[in-house]
Order: sequence, then structure tokens, then C-alpha cells
Amino acid sequence: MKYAIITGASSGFGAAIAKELQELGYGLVLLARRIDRLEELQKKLSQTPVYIAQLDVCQEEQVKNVISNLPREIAENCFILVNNAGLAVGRGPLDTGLSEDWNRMLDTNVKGLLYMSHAVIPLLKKHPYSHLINISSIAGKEVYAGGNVYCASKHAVDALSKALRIDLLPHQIKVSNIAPGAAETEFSLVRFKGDAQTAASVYDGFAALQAIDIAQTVAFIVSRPAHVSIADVTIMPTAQANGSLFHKK
Ligand code: NDP
Ligand code: 8X3
Repeated sequence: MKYAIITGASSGFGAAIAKELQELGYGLVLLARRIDRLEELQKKLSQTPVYIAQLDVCQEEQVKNVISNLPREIAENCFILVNNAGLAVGRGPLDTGLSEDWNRMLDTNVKGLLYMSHAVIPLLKKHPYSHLINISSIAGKEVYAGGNVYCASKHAVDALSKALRIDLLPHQIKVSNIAPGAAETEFSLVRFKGDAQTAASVYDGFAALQAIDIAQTVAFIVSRPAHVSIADVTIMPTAQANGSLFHKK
């Protein structure tokens, strides 16, 4: 059986991607900090093998340990890595921002992706046409008001997707970058530090993307023939024109 490793699988895009990839027949390795959420998902997705592990992608040693302790069957048959774990913390001008928020975003969105990629690429190299997928953002394509450090972190993801495509070319590993616009997940609740009203207001007046939309995009990308690599997908709600412009009722 082929396996897919998904970071940030405890909610939002990651959990939805897990379901879609299972439907395509993949065994799953689901990683996140909230192990209780992963246990629930493991129970729901019992049709194929689901391996779960608690992981903070910011902790390089944890990343190394989790990946090096994968059961041999999984380590030998790892075909997909989805670098999805990520977050925004705060939104506003840089001069009123908090360095602890910047560090969380850069550590998770950039360094976490580096640690994961470094640990998993040796497994992907065992299989030509295996696949590394980075979840970037519209914030990785353009900068919007108050998005400074989050946008910088996602621009870094965009750049790393391009760089990895070069690095992994000799190994025929596909690298895909997905750049979603506004999607209704726990993202805004995290960004606004548990302020549910402000978080919900982000999606007022228009039909936001849902996690399933991104999961179906991943499913499409990984089911192309061997000679086809989808390099980059920007996917937004119909009511969104760019990083800042929305058509709200
Ligand atoms: P959610 O908040 O619903 O999910 C984020 C996931 O990331 C959770 O499973 C969380 O798990 C995990 N995560 C966060 N920090 C860490 C960490 N240090 N170590 C391991 N896992 C971590 O948001 P989304 O599903 O929307 O976000 C998924 C990705 O999509 C992120 O990279 C986000 O930046 C990106 N994105 C989101 C958009 C949106 O509008 N929603 C649009 C564009 C991109 P846990 O807390 O259990 O560790
Ligand atoms: C999350 C979407 O528009 O808040 O990446 O950056 S946005």
C-alpha cells in the first residue's frame, strides 16, 4: 500500500485531505499536536491503515524522531508528503505586532516545513513520481494590509516550492504548491486568538472555500499521470478577486 504523510491533520484542510487521500486508497500518517483529534480521525478512517503521532513541526528533534520511528512498511512506501501545518497569529501593522506571534508563524510555516521536508525527502526518493505538496496561500502570492509576517512566511513557502522543484528534479519527485484564498476552517479562530466573533466575521457576506475544496484539489493533483506535475494552483472563493478584494453581500 502507498502511504501519504499529512501535517496539521487534526483540523481544517489536513483532516479533509486525509479523507480524500484515503478514498484514493492511500494509507495515512497523520501528524499534529492535538493527539485527541488525531485519535478521533483515526477511528473514523478505519478502512485503510492510519498511523498517528503527536508532533510539533517546530521541534526539529521531534520531527526526526517521528519520521525515523515510522514502521518499516510505511517508511518503505511513502509516496506523498503534504506540508499543511501552519497558522497566522494576529493581523495588523508590524509596529504594533508581537515578536512571539512572528516567531510562531515563521517557526511553523517556514522552519516546520523545512524540518519535515528534510526528514521525509529521503523516503520519497525511493519512488520516482512521488509527490511533495506545500500548502501556501494567496498570502504567498501577494501582500495584504495587516498580513506582513504571515504573508512573508507564505512567500517563503512559495519560494521553497520552486526551489524544491529544482532540487528534486533529478529524482523525478513532483512538487506542487497550493495557494488558497479565504477558507472557513479554524484558521481565523487561531489568528484572532480564540475570538470567535471576529473569526466568524471574516467569512460574513460571501461563500468562503471549505476544507473539502482544498482536499479535492490535492486529490486531483496526486491522481495525474506520471508525466504530469501540477506545479501551482491558486484557488479562491468566487467572491474573492485577490488577497484583499471581496464581493460581499
Ligand atoms: P486550521 O487551523 O483548521 O488547521 C491548522 C492545522 O495546522 C491544525 O491541524 C494544527 O494542528 C496544525 N498545526 C499548527 N501548528 C502546528 C505545529 N506547530 N505543529 C504541528 N501542527 C500544527 O487551519 P487550515 O486548515 O485553514 O490551515 C491549514 C494550512 O492552510 C495552513 O498552512 C494555513 O496557513 C493554510 N491556509 C489556510 C487558509 C484559510 O483561509 N483557512 C488559506 C490559505 C492557506 P494542532 O493545533 O493540533 O497542532
Ligand atoms: C489564509 C488566507 O487571505 O487570510 O492564508 O491570507 S488569507
